[in-house]
Amino acid sequence: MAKPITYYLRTDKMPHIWCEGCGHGIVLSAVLRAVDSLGLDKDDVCVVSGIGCASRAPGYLDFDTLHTTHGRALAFATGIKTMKPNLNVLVLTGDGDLAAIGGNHLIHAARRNINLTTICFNNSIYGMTSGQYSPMTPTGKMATTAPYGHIEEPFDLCELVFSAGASFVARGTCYHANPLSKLIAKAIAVNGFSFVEAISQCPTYYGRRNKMRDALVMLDWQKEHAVTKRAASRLSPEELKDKFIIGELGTRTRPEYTERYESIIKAATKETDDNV
Ligand SMILES: Cc1ncc(C[n+]2csc(CCOP(=O)(O)OP(=O)(O)O)c2C)c(N)n1
Ligand code: SF4
Repeated sequence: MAKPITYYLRTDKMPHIWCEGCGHGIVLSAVLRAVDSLGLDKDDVCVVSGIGCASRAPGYLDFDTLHTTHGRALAFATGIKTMKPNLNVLVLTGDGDLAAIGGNHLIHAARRNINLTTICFNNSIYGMTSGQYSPMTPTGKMATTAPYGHIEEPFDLCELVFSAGASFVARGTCYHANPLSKLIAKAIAVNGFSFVEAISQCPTYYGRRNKMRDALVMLDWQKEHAVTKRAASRLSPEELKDKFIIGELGTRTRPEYTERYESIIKAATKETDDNV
C-alpha cells in the first residue's frame, strides 16, 4: 500500500463502534487498499451508506461521505452519481440494509447499470439491532427472530444482482482479505454497476447463537466453506452443498446509465436551442 491506511481515515472519529472480532474492519481496510491501489484522489471518491454496523463505515473515512437512512444508500448514491458522474461513488452497506429494506433499490440500480460500486458487508444477520434474521441468514441458523432455526432460504446475492443487469459481480471473504481487496479494485474500475459481496463475521450475535462465539472460528468457517470457481468445477453437487464460490462471478459490457443520461440532456438542450 503506497499510503498509510490512516491517510484515508478520520482518526478523530476513533475508537470505532465495532465489537472485538467483527469482520467489518477487515472489509473496510480491503476497500481502502483497493482505493489506494487505483491511485484515486480522495476528492474524487464519495462513500455512501445506509444504517447498520456496516453502514457506520463511511463515518470513519476521510472522503466526502453520506450516512443516509436504512436501505436508501443506493437511492442517494444514484442522485450523487447522476449529478456528479466523474465521482467514484462507493456504497458500503450491510446485508439487511441492502437486501431487505433496500432490495428494490438494489435490483433497479443493477438494471440501470449505473456506475456505482456496492460492497455488501454480509454477516448473515442484522448486527446493529441485536441479531434478527436477514435475507442472507442461511436456512436452519439461529437468530433472535428465529429461535428454533430459520425456515427461509437466503438469496444468492451475486446471482440476483447479475440477473438484474449489473456489469460486474464478485464474492470474497474476510479470511481472504487480499483477494477481496483486488476484487473491490476491479469492481471500482468497471464502467457500470459493480457489486462485491464480502462475507464478514458478527461473533457477537450470529456467532454466539450459532456455536461460533469466537471470531477465529468464524474465519476458519469462511476458509473451509469458500471455494474458487475452478475448485468448484471439480466437486460433485453433494460436495458443493454447503460451500460458496468466491472470486469474479460475472462480468459483461452494457450501456451505462449516466452516459445515456448525459446524451439525452445534450439532445434535449440542442432541440431547445434549435427552437429558439
Ligand atoms: C426504517 C428503519 N427500519 C429499521 C431500522 C432499524 N435498523 C437499524 S440497523 C438495522 C439492521 C442492519 O443490519 P445490516 O444492514 O445487515 O448491518 P449490520 O448491522 O449487520 O452490519 C435495522 C433493522 C431503521 N434504523 N430504520
Ligand atoms: S454487533 Fe456484530 S456486526 Fe455489529 S459491530 Fe458487533 S460484531 Fe460487528
